[in-house]
Amino acid sequence: MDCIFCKIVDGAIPAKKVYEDEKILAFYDISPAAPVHILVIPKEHIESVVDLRKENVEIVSYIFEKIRTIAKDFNLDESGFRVVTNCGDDAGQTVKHLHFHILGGRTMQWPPG
Ligand code: IU
Repeated sequence: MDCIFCKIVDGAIPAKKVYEDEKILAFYDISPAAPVHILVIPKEHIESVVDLRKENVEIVSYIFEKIRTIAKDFNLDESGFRVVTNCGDDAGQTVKHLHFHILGGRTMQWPPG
């Protein structure tokens, strides 16, 4: 499958890893939009939120558990941070492998553009 994030999972493309276990991978976004910009992905290829099924509930809650600990590790838990998943073209999803952006280290604007 021609998926860049699957290639990062496989090690075919390098990434600066923040956390990894058998189920998920977290790595620095190559083009950071905030002082802290980390992507958290399931190793299993799931295209987007639209493709989530009941059997994926566990991995999504697991990802959020890790987002909490990563945010704490980067001292974002007190100041605040944003978690974003873009879904589909109108949202600007450029990589069709489910991923959650952790953005922090600056004040965020709302609504996003
Ligand atoms: P998006 O939500 O699909 O737009 O986010 C994809 C992100 O993946 C985006 O912020 C890119 O900078 C990032 N990224 C990356 O970190 N490494 C890559 O090799 C590629 C994209 I391609």
